[in-house]
Amino acid sequence: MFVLDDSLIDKIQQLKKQRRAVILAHNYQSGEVQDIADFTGDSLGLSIEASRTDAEVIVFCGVKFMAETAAILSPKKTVLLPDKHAGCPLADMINAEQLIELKQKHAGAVVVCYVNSTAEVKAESDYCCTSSNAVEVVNSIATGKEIIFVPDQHLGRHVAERTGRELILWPGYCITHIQISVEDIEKARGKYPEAVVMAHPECSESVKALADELLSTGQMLEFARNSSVKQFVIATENGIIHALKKANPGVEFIGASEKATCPNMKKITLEKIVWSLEDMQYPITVAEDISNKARKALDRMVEVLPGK
Ligand code: CIZ
Repeated sequence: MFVLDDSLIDKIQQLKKQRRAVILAHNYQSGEVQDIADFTGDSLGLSIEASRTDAEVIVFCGVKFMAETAAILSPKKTVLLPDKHAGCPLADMINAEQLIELKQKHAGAVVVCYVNSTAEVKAESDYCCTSSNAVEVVNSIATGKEIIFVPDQHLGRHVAERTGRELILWPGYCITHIQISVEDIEKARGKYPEAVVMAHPECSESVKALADELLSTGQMLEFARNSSVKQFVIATENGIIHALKKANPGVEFIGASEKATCPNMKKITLEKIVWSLEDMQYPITVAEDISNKARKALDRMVEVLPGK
């Protein structure tokens, strides 16, 4: 059945009330999904919303590890992921067995896992972090302790550089951020010489070396809000450009590469949100023993807020 967007939006609003649901959308979602959400943000912000909401149902417009995180932080709520195939290749680049093996090789090391990881990997970790508080999380660990950082090698190198700590890295990477090339940045610099280039720490080291600012999506929003710069080149998943433009009318935001579009994030559509609320699909649950262990690492992530 073909339905116009306005009626889809009405339907979502109606179903949301009926189900006592809240809609959380990640900054990498499409503009239309961000616009119907009750809260938009990065993993850290959305995790906090998920733990605070008194709604009975959380519709998580993002990828599976994010919905799992919400389910762990809000075990009594129903968490729905509108497309069960919206996964994260980066999160799947390490599993619990591989992490256990790594821990055995580095007995006594503290494990920090990026939020882009499975619940099982979080359960084997001491701390979880997002790109907005990874530096603070690592800085909060006593000096002299060995630190394992999984799964994103590029974020890991960025954190190692900012903290001056030596990290044991896992060779994971984001298939979307890695699409942004040195040529993309050089081309953008040539075309927009006045622009400030903001790049995400998940980008390759050679791309990051050409950027003016290395920031998480939440930090990009904050930086743009507090800046008088009128033109930015954005080197991260292109969904953030919608949020940046909405919050900063009159400022130009140019995506560094059309290829920086996450195929998994974009699996969530308005139609799928309607179906999700109608049929209560797809519930994301985490086994209690895994959930209880992973919550400890996540609680530490939420406690160590940026700048706190
Ligand atoms: O922390 C997040 O949500 C991710 C995956 C990226 C970012 O910078 O927001």
